Formats: sequence, structure tokens, C-alpha cells
Amino acid sequence: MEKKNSSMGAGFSTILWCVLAVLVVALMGSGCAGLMKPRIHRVAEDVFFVEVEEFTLTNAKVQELDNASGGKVVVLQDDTSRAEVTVQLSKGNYRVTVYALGPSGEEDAFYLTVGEQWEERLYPFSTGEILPAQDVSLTQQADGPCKIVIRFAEPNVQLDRVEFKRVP
Ligand SMILES: [Ca+2]
Repeated sequence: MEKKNSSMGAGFSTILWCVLAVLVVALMGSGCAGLMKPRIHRVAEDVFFVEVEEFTLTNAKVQELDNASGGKVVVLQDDTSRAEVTVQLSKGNYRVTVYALGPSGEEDAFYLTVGEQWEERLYPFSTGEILPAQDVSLTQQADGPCKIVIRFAEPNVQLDRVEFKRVP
């Protein structure tokens, strides 16, 4: 009887340890995804950018590119691909601009969602070099997080960086 109890106890504590281990791994995993802050590259008092290669990437490839900011760009592979990041913004108005290289007119479009706003289909102003796409206006209602999501629209688009410019 005593023996049975102690083996049950051992089994129970083993289960507890397993549950604990799973929880720790899950928490660490979500912590890395949720709390990891992108590096902010400030270029002026009211302008900074984040590298797309430092976003959380799903089904996307990081490539080296000499002229790119940080020497790297991201290529989304297909409809399931996305690049997302959460930045902390002070309350205010911003223009958000994605810099990207589209090899051709059929390989330059992507979808951008800024905060709670509608998703927009964008593309750089021209092809063959890293150029800004149309900027998106954002009003950040309070100091806090703003999520940026870039999704696949056309193949081979090379996404370099996302710039935030504070505007009046
Ligand atoms: Ca880059």
C-alpha cells in the first residue's frame, strides 16, 4: 500500500514536472515572439526605421543585397507569407513608408496593414532599385504598440525597411 502510494506520488510529480516544462517552453516561446522589440534606427528626431529582416517572418526568405539597409532584404514566398512587427509609438500622426525593390512591374506589389487600418496594396515608385512605396498615414491615438503586417501580393518583391516619419 505504502509502496503503491509512493509510486503514484512519483508518477504525479513526473507529470507535474512535464506540465511545468511545457509551460516554461511555451512562455519562453511566446515571450520571444511577443516581447522581442525590433531595433529602432533613428535617422532624425522625427524619423526612424525598422529592418524588415528583423520582423517576425512566416514563409519568407532573407537575402543579402549590397545596397539594402542592413545589407539584407526579405522575399515573401507565397500567399501564406507574412512579415510582421510591433513598434511602440508615441501618440501622434505618422507617415509609414515601406522601401522595397520590385524587379519588374509584375513583381513589385505587396499588401500593408498599419495598426487597425485597412490593408492597402502598394508597390515602389519604380522597378529595379530600392525605392519607397506610397506612404500610409497613421494616427496613433495613445502612446503604445502599433502592429505592421506585410503580406504577399506578387513574387520576388524584395522588402528592405519600414520608415516612420512623425508629422504635424
Ligand atoms: Ca533591410
